[in-house]
Amino acid sequence: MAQRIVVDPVTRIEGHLRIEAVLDSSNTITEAWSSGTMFRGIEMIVQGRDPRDVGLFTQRMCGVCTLVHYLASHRAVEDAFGVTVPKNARLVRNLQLGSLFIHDHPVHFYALSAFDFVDLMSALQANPQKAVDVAYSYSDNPYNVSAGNYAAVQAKLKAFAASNPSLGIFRNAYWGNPSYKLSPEQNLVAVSHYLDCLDYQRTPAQMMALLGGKNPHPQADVVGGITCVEDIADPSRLAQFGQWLQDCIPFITGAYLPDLLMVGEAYASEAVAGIGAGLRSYLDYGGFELDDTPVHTARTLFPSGMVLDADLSHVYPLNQEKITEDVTHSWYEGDSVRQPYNGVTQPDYTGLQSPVNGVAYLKTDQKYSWVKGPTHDGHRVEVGPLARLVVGYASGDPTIKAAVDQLLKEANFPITALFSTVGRHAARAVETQIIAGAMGGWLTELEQSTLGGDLSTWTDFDFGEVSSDARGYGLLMAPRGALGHWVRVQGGKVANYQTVAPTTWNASPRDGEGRPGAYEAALVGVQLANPAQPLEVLRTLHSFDPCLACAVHLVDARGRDLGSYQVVPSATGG
Ligand code: NFE
Ligand code: MG
Repeated sequence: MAQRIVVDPVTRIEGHLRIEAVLDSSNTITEAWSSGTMFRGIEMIVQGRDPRDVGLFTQRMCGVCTLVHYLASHRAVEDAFGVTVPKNARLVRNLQLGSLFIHDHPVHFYALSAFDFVDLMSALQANPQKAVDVAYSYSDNPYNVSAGNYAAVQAKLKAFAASNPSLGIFRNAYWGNPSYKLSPEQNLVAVSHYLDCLDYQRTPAQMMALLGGKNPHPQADVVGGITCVEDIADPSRLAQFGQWLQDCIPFITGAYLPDLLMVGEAYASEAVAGIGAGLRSYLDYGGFELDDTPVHTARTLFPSGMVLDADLSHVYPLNQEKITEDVTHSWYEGDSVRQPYNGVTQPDYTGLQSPVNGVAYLKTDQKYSWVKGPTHDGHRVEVGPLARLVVGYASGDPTIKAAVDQLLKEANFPITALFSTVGRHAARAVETQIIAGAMGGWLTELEQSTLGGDLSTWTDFDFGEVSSDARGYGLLMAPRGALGHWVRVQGGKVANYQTVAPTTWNASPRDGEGRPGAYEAALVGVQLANPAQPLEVLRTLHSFDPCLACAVHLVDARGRDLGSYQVVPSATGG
């Protein structure tokens, strides 16, 4: 008999997400709905403000993708004003953004999703010496590998479990669930790296602070360029940045990538079966500018484009004019489909169904989420690291192709295995490695530029002249995917502002044609070992790295009460 489960709140994500799913008699999901349950925001706050200030507001959409709303906003305003940033600013922004990626991706894997694959408690049963052999089977140079370290990790875990019978932050997990597939030794290696990552993540955060002024919300970027001239003029500061970058590499190559190979091997049958694939259509805006041409015209490290229905033989060009947002199933007025320049954000909360056996379900045939429903050229697409690798691979980009082919060879996967939950994680690790590799080159370019006497950081512009009537967009490669900001400026003030974040694409509800968003599609076909422990739901959702704070970025500036809503933290079968 079919049953409907509710997972709310989804944990180990940023923001507030609810999933409802229908299970068939084999506990396989036949239909799913994704709802952003939090109402907040920025788009309305920035109306009427000086467009040069807007980045400082928009970066508060999120504390996870710390930099990207700041940069996307500046880029939109730079596009509107026709301002091209100088070379040093381009390089510094690439390095800031690179620091974010090498922080965000490993932290996402270890802190937010590894325990979907790794059974913490099983690590207690491992033989530390055997775990050393396991680590060497996935890497020639494993990170922090020794029987002594692994035994110490076990001792720490044992002491923690003994002094916290409820397991503290690890309570209410699904330890022992039959869908965990790693051996005790594999679990121990991964748990050891989980702890290592707590230390690792400090270094890229310092890198961001060095060139951004602070972290998580940097302040060294302005419309037209950057302000950290003292830092880039000081060779010892740049050398420090380079040292920290070097310090990050062993963890990326000796822990993150090999652990993904290990997980990929254990969960290979799911990857090959395409579990979690979902839409199989992918979009990215491209990113990391490689030359100093006007906004959106530079060559980029990652190419832009769209791939439809997993057909790698064709890449469709990106056209921001063909991006729309649909609010048919979102808690906003109307059912219109609008390009973001003309986007509107008028809340219209219509609530949940009347409770049945104590559970109030979403009105899935009506409005059921605070997230809007974007499309590109009429297509529903997934965005994120997997989309980037797919678009890059299909574009024939040599760096991306080489990295993906290497991964497929090591994992012994057909390329189709990438279209899966596991593939999404693998893509994120590969992307981290590509970006870390490119950062050294940008740092060298920056050093050569400043040592050569070029200390330009900002392009001047006549605000009074350019801001009377202008509009621009800023597309950016954010860790979770394609990020866009659109701004209209009139009389020196923001007349309209719209953001479509990566998670807006992925977490979106059905569109006006009833087509699912990326999470909704990806969950179909996922089988649960135990419906009371929706571990496999989390596994697929987390592979997207949800950030609902980014996806729902608006506020009712008039302070109206829009309805009350109680979240009951449990997985409910009914
Ligand atoms: Ni709040 Fe974000 C990223 C952006 S996701 S994390 O990456 O933009 O929607
Ligand atoms: Mg928006």
